[in-house]
Order: sequence, then structure tokens, then C-alpha cells
Amino acid sequence: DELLKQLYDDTLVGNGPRVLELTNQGLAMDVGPEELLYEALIPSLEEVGARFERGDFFVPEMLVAGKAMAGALEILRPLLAETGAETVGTFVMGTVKGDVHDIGKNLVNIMLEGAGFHVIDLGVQVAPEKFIAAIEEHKPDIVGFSAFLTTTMPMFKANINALEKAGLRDEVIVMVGGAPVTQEYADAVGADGYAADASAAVAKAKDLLA
Ligand code: B1M
Repeated sequence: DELLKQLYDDTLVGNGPRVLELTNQGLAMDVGPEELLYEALIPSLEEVGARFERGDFFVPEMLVAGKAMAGALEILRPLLAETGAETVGTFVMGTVKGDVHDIGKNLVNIMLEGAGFHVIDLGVQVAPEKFIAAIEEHKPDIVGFSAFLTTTMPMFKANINALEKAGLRDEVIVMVGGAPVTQEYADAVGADGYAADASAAVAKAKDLLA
């Protein structure tokens, strides 16, 4: 499809205004929000990452592509989160300390909200103390830690240690995720659940509450 191809290309080069335009245009043409997301926006950011790894792209290119995608996500948010479902559980979510990536976390939040979860988003660079304070305040069913760098993944363990120290480990289910995270890593740090993407995260969260 020509529109999806253009959306992919314009996200790749970080042309924000064009990405917004094409996203709106796609919706007007009845292209589903999931299709725009999974067949253009996400694959494009994957290619951005691949180019960054090869040294063809640098941080500024990664930044503009990320911003373009985030803009489109704001348009898609109400459509993806459309639901009449009653609250199935409360989720406190944040990207771990030292890590500023938030597109993936935001997408997980949107899908959780769509599935009927009440999500409290603590944002990025969230220190263990901040997670603890939010858990004490909101008493969520699940706390979710996102990490997108191999260097920030160890914060999962630091957060879980902080939970134990605060006497909260048995009060809350811990879920982890993010690009470099694996099931093996999640098991090794003692998380209760892991998911590779936003839809798997929703399925896992429901599973853990059942
Ligand atoms: Co960065 N970055 N980045 N970056 N960036 C990655 C993550 C990287 C994989 C690129 C690469 O080399 N291929 C790489 C990490 C390598 C590694 O450690 N293994 C990397 C790097 C190295 C860096 C810097 C260190 C670069 C530098 O400065 N030299 C730097 C670090 C900054 C910091 O955090 N301290 C950096 C900076 C940035 C920008 C700020 C420029 C920008 C972020 C913008 C933003 O988020 N607001 C950026 C971007 C855009 C990327 C890539 C290209 C795209 C990320 C993205 O949004 N993907 C990324 C490459 C890639 O991922 N292929 C990359 C789309 C998103 C929908 O997918 O994030 O995977 P994802 O989220 C998924 C799943 O992970 C899962 O569901 C989401 C939705 O399906 N998920 C969960 C996420 N959280 C979950 C929680 C759950 C369950 C599932 O339960 C709680």
C-alpha cells in the first residue's frame, strides 16, 4: 500500500508534519490504527535502530524519527484506547532511572488503557524511590518497569530490591519489558511477568491478575 510505504519513509527521515498528515489521511481512508502502527510506524523505527547500529544514523536522526512517531501516536491514542470496559486493574508504569526512551512505554500504556486498566504513568528516568512512593500511594495491582538499554536493564533488580526493602514485594506484581529485555532476563531478576510487545503486555497483565 502506497500510503503505508510513504508513512514508513517519512517516519524514517523524521518528517513530523508529513507523518501527521499521512496518519490522518490513512484514518480518513479507513486504514486501521493498528495497520498504521504495525505496518509502517513501528517497522520504520526498527529500521532507524538498525541504521543507528550500522553507523548510518546518529542520535539526531533517531530523535527526529522518534518525535515523528510520537506525534502519530497521539493521533492514534484515542482510537487504540477506545473502550467501554470497566477497570480491570491498576497499573503503575515507568521507564527506569537513566533511560529516556518512552515511545514503547507509552504504547503499552495506551493498549492497557484500551483493555480497561487504570494506568498511572510516572514518565521516564524513574528512580526506585519514586516507584516505591507511587506504589504506596496508589496501591496498584501491577507495577511495570520499562528499560530500553542494556545499561539500564539492571535497574529492574535495583527496583525489585527497593520493593523488598520497603516490604512491598508481596503487595504488587512486577512486570518488565523493553527492546533488549528477554524472558530469561526477566526470570533472572525475579520479575513476575515479561512481554515482548504492547499486545503481549496486555495479555500477560490479564493473565497475572486471573
Ligand atoms: Co535509542 N536506543 N538511544 N533513542 N533508540 C535504542 C533503544 C537502540 C536499540 C538502538 C540501536 O542501537 N539499535 C539502542 C540500545 C542498544 C542497547 O542498549 N541494547 C539505543 C541507544 C544506544 C541510545 C543511546 C545510548 C544513544 C546515544 O546517546 N549514544 C541514547 C540513550 C539515551 C538514554 O535513554 N539515556 C538513545 C536515545 C534515543 C532518543 C532520545 C534519540 C530516541 C528516544 C525517543 C523517545 O523514546 N522519546 C531513541 C530512539 C527513538 C530509539 C529507537 C530507534 C526506537 C525506539 C522506539 O521507540 N521503538 C531504538 C531502536 C529500536 O528499538 N529498534 C533505540 C518503537 C517502540 C514501539 O518499540 O521501544 O521496543 P519499543 O517498545 C515495545 C517493547 O519493547 C515493549 O512494548 C513496546 C510496544 O510494542 N515494551 C514493554 C516496552 N516497555 C514494556 C514494558 C512492559 C512490557 C513490554 O511491561 C512493563
